[in-house]
Amino acid sequence: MLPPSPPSSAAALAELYGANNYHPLPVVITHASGVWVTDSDGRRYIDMLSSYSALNQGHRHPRILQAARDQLERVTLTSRAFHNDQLGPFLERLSQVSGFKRALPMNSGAEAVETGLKACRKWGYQVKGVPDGSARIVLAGNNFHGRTISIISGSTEEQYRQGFGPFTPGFDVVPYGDAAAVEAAITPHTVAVLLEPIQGEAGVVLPPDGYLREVRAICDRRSVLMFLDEIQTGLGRTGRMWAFEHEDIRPDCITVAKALGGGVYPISAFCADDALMDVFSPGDHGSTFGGNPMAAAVGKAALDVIVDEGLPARAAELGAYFMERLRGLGSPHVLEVRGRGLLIGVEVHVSSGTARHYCEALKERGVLCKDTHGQVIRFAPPLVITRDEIDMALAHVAAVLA
Ligand code: IF1
Repeated sequence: MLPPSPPSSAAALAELYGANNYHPLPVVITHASGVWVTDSDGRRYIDMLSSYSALNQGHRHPRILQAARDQLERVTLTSRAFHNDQLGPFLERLSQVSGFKRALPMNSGAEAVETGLKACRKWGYQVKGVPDGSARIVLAGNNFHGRTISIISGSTEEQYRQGFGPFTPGFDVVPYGDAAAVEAAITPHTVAVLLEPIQGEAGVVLPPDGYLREVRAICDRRSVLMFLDEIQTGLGRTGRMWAFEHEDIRPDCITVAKALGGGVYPISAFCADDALMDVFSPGDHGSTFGGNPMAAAVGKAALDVIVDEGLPARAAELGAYFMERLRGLGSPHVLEVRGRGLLIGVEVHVSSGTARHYCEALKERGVLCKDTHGQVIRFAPPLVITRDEIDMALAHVAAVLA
């Protein structure tokens, strides 16, 4: 057997043996706890990205780890050919938290979105009466819903599509934030409108106030399903359990992923009420690992932590504080600070350099965050972060933006 490689070569090995589909910041994380991570040289960093909102509960939350350990000792995988004793209680908890009667468990966010697209199409044929094979789904420009071929078929980002055609038909793209454009794109064959309540990958883009409410009204009027992707915005990130709550509406269905697995296990779900979920019959759709007992035990603990620790309210309070302090820096490099709860984007002027440049400088100072779309520094720390930890991160942000 080969001796274990020294940690310093871990990044080189990943580059040598992995595909070249990422460009990570040059830091090799070996340990983590709560809001903090440690690299292979023993340096500590505050994690202001939390794996793109997959760590709302923080790294290695004790309750989530305990649920995983307990389940490891019992049974980890059954497939859906048999029942397991964890799935039911997990789905019940998810229903209580989501407000949707049913959920279909999958593993990744993209799979949950695919599940939703399939559900909406089948609802269109079975319930709305759309002619078979002609269902259409309206999406927003600059969306991000994952990377499968069908999902990138509705993407407007050239890099995500280039070289990956032919694409899945049936998508109509309209500008984000423009409810009239949604209405204009709807045809008798339209089955759903799929939107992010806040666009994350696009650079933390908030729609105008009232947008989701207007889209809700349009969908009601035109018998079209309102499908919201809460994969990044859900589970407390924006200061409410779900971002749609900010507009006092309820969509017809949502996707949940990322923090549903508490940073421990990949878990996702498509949530809807009976009338929509009932389009699925045995054999229509599924996944080997979806709804497995490890996932269910971890997912239930992940939901319990978000509720019991009041993480949505924490995100609201600390997010407002963080954004106010960021705006108060008065940096000449900052074009705009925007966000909701602890999903925050700081857009820097093109003449001030790229966001990546600032993320690299912050990394040198022990603060991990990630650029998006060239000019936006994204801050999305674990929701368990304290005010003191935010102040500490802010001191470094102030220094690099001075
Ligand atoms: C990567 C971005 C964030 C998502 C929404 C579905 C998915 C995602 C709203 C798919 C995934 C990712 C994927 C990850 C980076 C991350 C990301 F920059 F790419 F856009 F968070 F902002 N819907 N988001 O944000 O979920 O299949 O990945 O589990 O490296 O691609 P997934």
